[in-house]
Amino acid sequence: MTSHQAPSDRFADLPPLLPQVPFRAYEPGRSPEEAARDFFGVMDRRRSVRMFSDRPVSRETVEWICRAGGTAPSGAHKQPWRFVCVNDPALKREIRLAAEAEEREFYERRASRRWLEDLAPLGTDPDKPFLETAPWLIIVFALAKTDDGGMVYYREESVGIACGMLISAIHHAGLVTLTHTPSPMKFLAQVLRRPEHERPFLLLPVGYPAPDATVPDLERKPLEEIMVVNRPDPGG
Ligand code: IYR
Repeated sequence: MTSHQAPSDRFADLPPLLPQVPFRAYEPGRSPEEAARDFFGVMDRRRSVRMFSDRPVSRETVEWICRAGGTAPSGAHKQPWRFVCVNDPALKREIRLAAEAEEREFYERRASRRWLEDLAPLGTDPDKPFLETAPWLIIVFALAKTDDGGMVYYREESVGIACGMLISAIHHAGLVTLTHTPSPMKFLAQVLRRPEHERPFLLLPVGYPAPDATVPDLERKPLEEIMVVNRPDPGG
């Protein structure tokens, strides 16, 4: 079978292969070891920050960040994401009030004791002033269908990867964010008047950290705990 034939003759009328273009490899200009170590150095400085400055961030910055998020791989290249960027103070206030109402429900009723135990060291609570202080909120929506009603594949994986890339782009621009998941998040679709096929996925406030911002003194798992090479010996 040659590469331009469909993998199966079950459907004789499948669309043709896309035109192919040469791949232009990214050259970091140093060895992979150096480039990978440097990138770790940059990523290791990222922290989830809850205390924001109201210092403005240009729309152009947010546009580049969204373009970077939009480079994510996705199932069958369906790109099942929408990045709704909010900088209107009245709209941010509406989102804050609705999110805080959900969060109060969560902290006062819905959350299990175990969950509250796990959150207590992080000091989170139902007050979300950052939803108004941060100059921008990026609300990521996952598309249940493409805009023209087509199928989407691996939606959660695709949008999750795009969020990781958005977060990296925000950090790379010298800005901060945190992954905020008010739950349930349905209110975001209503407040932002999104169409039925868009499902709220994640809320990322974007801005500069407050000058006196603090973060919890957390440790990250060492490499030995997160990386496995090959497999354990049998019976070992
Ligand atoms: N959504 C709530 C609770 C919360 C849950 C987890 I898991 C966190 O890592 C942090 C917070 C809130 O935003 O406060």
